[in-house]
Amino acid sequence: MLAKISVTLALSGIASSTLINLQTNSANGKSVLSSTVFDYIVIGGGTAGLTVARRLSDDTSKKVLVLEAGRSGINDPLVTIPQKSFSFIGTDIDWLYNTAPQTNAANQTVNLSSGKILGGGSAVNGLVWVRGAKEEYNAIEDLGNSGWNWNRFYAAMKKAEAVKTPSAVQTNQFGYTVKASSLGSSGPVDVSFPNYLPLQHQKFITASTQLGHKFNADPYSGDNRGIFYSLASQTPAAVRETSEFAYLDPVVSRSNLIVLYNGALVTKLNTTATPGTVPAFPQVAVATGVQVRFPDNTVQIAKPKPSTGEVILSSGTVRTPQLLELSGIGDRNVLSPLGINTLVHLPGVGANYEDHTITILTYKLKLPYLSFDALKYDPVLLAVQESLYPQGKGWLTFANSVLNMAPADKILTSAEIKTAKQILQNKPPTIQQDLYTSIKDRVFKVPQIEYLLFNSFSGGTVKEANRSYVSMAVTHLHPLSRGSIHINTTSIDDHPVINPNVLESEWDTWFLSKATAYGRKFFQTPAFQEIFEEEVWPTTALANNDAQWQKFVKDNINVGYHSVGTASLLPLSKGGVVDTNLKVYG
Ligand SMILES: Cc1cc2nc3c(=O)[nH]c(=O)nc-3n(C[C@H](O)[C@H](O)[C@H](O)COP(=O)(O)OP(=O)(O)OC[C@H]3O[C@@H](n4cnc5c(N)ncnc54)[C@H](O)[C@@H]3O)c2cc1C
Ligand SMILES: *[C@@H]1O[C@H](CO)[C@@H](O)[C@H](O)[C@H]1NC(C)=O
Ligand SMILES: *[C@@H]1O[C@H](CO)[C@@H](O)[C@H](O)[C@H]1NC(C)=O
Ligand SMILES: *[C@@H]1O[C@H](CO)[C@@H](O)[C@H](O)[C@H]1NC(C)=O
Ligand SMILES: *[C@@H]1O[C@H](CO)[C@@H](O)[C@H](O)[C@H]1NC(C)=O
Ligand SMILES: CC(=O)N[C@H]1CO[C@H](CO)[C@@H](O)[C@@H]1O
Repeated sequence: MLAKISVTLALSGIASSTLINLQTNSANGKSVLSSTVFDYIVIGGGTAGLTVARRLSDDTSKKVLVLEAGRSGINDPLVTIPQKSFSFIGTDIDWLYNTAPQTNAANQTVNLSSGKILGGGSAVNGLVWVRGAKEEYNAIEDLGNSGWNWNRFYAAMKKAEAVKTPSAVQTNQFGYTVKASSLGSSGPVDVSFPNYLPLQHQKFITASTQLGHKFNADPYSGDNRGIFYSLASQTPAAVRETSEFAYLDPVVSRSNLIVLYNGALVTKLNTTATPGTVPAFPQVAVATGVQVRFPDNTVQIAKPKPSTGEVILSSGTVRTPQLLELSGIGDRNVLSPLGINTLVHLPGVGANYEDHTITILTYKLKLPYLSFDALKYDPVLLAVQESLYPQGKGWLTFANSVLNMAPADKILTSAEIKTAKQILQNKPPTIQQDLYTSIKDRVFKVPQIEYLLFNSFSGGTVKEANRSYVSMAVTHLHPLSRGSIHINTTSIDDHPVINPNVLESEWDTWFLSKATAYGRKFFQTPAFQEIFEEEVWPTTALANNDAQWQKFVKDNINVGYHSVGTASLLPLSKGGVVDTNLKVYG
């Protein structure tokens, strides 16, 4: 908290040399850019950008610049209050992306909101703090990325964390358990359990074990299978941790770290072409400047140190390929029609795009059980919870803390497993061969579906007044379909065409349909029967057959806001964009 208070002072007082708000202090920003050359220029002060900037600026001899389009999240309840996660959609801190029409999902366009703010996704996301399975990280190395394996990821994840183990009172009340030694204890990011766990989430643990899912007491050391209590990226006082709060605030007085935010929109990289040394790249591009558009629409140039300075692109999955392409680095077939001179022909830019696919079921709670819906129809309850929150207590402290990571063979019958293995033999057209093999071979080795509860109504034709609902999100963790994110104009102000190409693969549709149908089984357990009255979405009018479920999935697909792949860490021959030093090829 101390750090947060001092930052607030710095922001409201005379311009600090480190944090420069361009809406209020544009002149200071301009003078810094014209007078300084930087060792590192970080484009995008999001989850990754601020983390990297903090680490690089640990070396006080290096000058580090961060350029962020969005504002600060300090003292903004939309950011700080866990219960308000997802409320940023449609606000000033949302980039407001939508996907292109999804041809394999009833031509729908799907919202793909994304954080435009210091902290990026970490300031707006669901606060769920989890790891994948050891096997999945090692698969990254097996694809040809030497050194990028579980051991290295695990050490880095622990370095980030300061786990707060649950108090005896919390454990007694909610059942929370965590194996502290599987997490870091002295990193910058507080991860903890909230002081409130809805009854339905507690019952979700029982419902899962009643269905034969394993309770996992140690999901953080490489085996994430089963139902477990998941930590949240929040402080014990129930303030969301963002990369702004965790990484930037504590070092805000460093004079070698300069952050231009609230209107530092990077529009393009300036590059110089020099002859290349390998046949794939007759010429290579070196970033010599970064064009930054200020709120007054002037473009200023941020300059890396000649020959040694580095430019780091961390503007997220949507805008990283956009900036590369606008700067002439990408697929010639995308750039030429737009009149952009291709400096480096790199077809992986914007390709290999993947997002998780999600379906949602909604159930009505029996009376007198309540969900967050009640905060909207019961003003007294809302007032009580708002008064508890400053003490770090009550409903507003909660975003999510129970997950079920289900293996495929838990969801499918033995007959279906046979069918699954046949369907998996068909490689979808858009996925690269080695990625396909890597995923296919692990379908029965690592969890494939994440089941989690949203503590509110999501879908359905009838929403009764003064009644509370709970939704179950069914997430396919390893879809095979691949899409792309490419520019279709030369303007930074136009969103690129975002096409996750969901459900292209037969496997993705078939398996998500099975997993969605399986979701109903949780609600048929004694634990859930006790508290839930009825299914309101899709409603039991939707019969339990493949055709109906597949239509439901296609008509109602969501994406996970977990976009990845458009600047892949992979060998060049497999469609990579960066090498194992995270340097862009060419
Ligand atoms: C709604 C939502 C829910 C999610 N839930 C979870 C969850 O519960 N758990 C989990 O682990 N993950 C979750 N995620 C995913 C996670 O937050 C992201 O994977 C992560 O934040 C990505 O980090 P990043 O640094 O690559 O990009 P970002 O964090 O998006 O950072 C990119 C930054 O660059 C800035 N930027 C972009 N273009 C420019 C430009 N041209 N000039 C200047 N600045 C620019 C952006 O404003 C942003 O701050 C969720 C994401 C969303 C959106
Ligand atoms: C989707 O759009 C395409 C092209 O506009 C059209 O041919 C197709 O029939 C549409 N599909 C559905 C399911 O509406
Ligand atoms: C950057 O490139 C633009 C043209 O794209 C040019 O006008 C400008 O002078 C360049 N600036 C530097 C510092 O290279
Ligand atoms: C819902 O509850 C509010 C507040 O208790 C009450 O004023 C309202 O009449 C109720 N509405 C219905 C449809 O029961
Ligand atoms: C770019 O693609 C979007 C769809 O994502 C479309 O609405 C827009 O018209 C396209 N722009 C151009 C110039 O083709
Ligand atoms: C939930 C939500 O914000 N939906 C929006 C998705 O995007 C479309 C088109 O921009 C909007 O109309 C929806 O309201």
